[in-house]
Amino acid sequence: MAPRNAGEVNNYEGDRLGLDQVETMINDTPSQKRPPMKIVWRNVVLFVLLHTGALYSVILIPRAAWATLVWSMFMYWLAAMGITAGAHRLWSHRSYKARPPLRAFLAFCNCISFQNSVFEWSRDHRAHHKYSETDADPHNAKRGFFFAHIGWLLVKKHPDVKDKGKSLDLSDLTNDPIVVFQDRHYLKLVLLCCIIMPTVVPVYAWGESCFVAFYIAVILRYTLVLNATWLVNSAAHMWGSRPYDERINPAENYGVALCATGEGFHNYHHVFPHDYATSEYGWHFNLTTLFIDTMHFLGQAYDRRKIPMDVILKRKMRTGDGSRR
Ligand code: ST9
Ligand code: ZN
Ligand code: ZN
Repeated sequence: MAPRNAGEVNNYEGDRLGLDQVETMINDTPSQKRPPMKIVWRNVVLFVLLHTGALYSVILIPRAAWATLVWSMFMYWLAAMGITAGAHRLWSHRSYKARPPLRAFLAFCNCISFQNSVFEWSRDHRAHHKYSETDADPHNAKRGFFFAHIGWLLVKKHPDVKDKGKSLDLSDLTNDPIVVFQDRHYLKLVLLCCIIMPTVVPVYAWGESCFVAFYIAVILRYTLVLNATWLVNSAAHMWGSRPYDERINPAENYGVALCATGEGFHNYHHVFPHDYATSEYGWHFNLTTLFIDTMHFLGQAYDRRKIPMDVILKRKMRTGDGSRR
């Protein structure tokens, strides 16, 4: 389904957290008024090298020990949890609460994912929800698939992102010592958690070659997690059904949900951003919800926020596309 113009205020009926994250979907500057894009060539070169390295890594897969492949998948999962259960559902949306050991673990996983510090990721993500698909949205999907997917990381941000972003309340993040520590020591932690640790373990634990371990557990795994994440911004803002609000572009996309450990139910998520499952359903295509529920069972996660079924149903009847009644 082609993206539509979402020109209305999206008054979702879910509860609110006081984070002022309701999508405004207004003030969308027409593209002809945009200042010229300033390309950041350092990022272009690095992302071309990364993706070329990832393609080369595929050739190395037959040379890898099976344990290295399992380890790389485990690294994928840890990195994914650092983004989905950590930066996204915990720190950006506060959709549940976590005790310090879980917060420290998620901050560690977040370093494995190397997608900017939790602080920066959450700031951009709050802007994405509050100013969704306007120029103040860092990865405004109205600028096309490429921009929403990776292009936004290759250019300077639109001035609206910085201007309107000033109105975001980030005090909960600056008051969280784990977030502050991770932001302050970010690059050192990334070097250790995203690059050195995933390479060294296969070399010392089962004698993998350093070369193969680096290309598969770091380069290939990192590129795949990045692209799975970016698909939420690109594909899940374009293709899929809209059972909760047909007036907005974010859509329910099962392919994305599968790659992104449960983050493809994007129509639901933009309508009810504070639901800890980011979906009407529980563990359905949603490894992250399974993880949070396991942490709840272990006493590490609590106050999980879920939208009541009658609110969801009413909203589906009122604004949904009728695809899932
Ligand atoms: C990466 C992030 O890949 C991916 C995020 C995807 C999000 C997806 C969300 C979908 C839902 C969840 C799904 C999860 C699925 C996971 C699946 C897992 C399997 N508000 O940024 P700067 C101000 S990262 C307020 O440098 P430039 C602020 O004052 C990949 N203010 O802008 C800031 O200063 P400071 C690796 C804001 O210079 C100043 O502006 N990382 C905001 O235009 C400058 O900020 C990279 O590749 C705001 N939102 O540069 C790095 N933003 O920070 C890429 C900015 O000191 N980034 N300000 O406070 C860069 O190189 C640059 O940011 C740039 C823009 C070139 C893109
Ligand atoms: Zn979105
Ligand atoms: Zn979100």
